[in-house]
Amino acid sequence: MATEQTYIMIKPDGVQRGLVGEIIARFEKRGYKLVAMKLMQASKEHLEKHYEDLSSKGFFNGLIKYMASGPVVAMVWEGKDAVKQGRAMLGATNPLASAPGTIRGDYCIDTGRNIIHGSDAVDSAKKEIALWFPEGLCQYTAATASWIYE
Ligand code: DAT
Ligand code: MG
Repeated sequence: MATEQTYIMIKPDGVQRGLVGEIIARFEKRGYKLVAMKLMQASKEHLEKHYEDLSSKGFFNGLIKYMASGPVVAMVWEGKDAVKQGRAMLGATNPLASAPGTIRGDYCIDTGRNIIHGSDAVDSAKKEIALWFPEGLCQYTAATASWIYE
């Protein structure tokens, strides 16, 4: 299993509801390494690019409005199998279909207020990281690495 990077974003509702610390803690405690993070107010144009694959959907305009309604926390987490594991930690797109113990299953109810984004594949992660972090990532050796990986 390869070391991967995944783009994780706490949506405006997650920020407003004070869930930033809880969410970051889950990735930290699991053992993933934070390699980029910023709080930012994204423009509609930027969000339209992020969600361009969904532009034909009926919910697209509402999605962009929601995502632009306040600041988001943009992050990149790194580690073994990070993309798939990150998605598993998030739960299903519809929080009502998310298992308890997942972030969406524990903290939200409606699909249109599902508090967090996570890349769905290694390729889309690369695209999303380039879009949100054109300045690049922080590379460093985590002091805990030999206690997390065999
Ligand atoms: P995910 O965020 O789980 O990757 P997605 O990429 O299919 O899901 O959709 C992106 C976001 O769009 C999703 O987190 C919430 C919103 N969304 C998806 N399907 C929706 C629907 N049927 N009604 C309203 N919002 C929806
Ligand atoms: Mg998606």
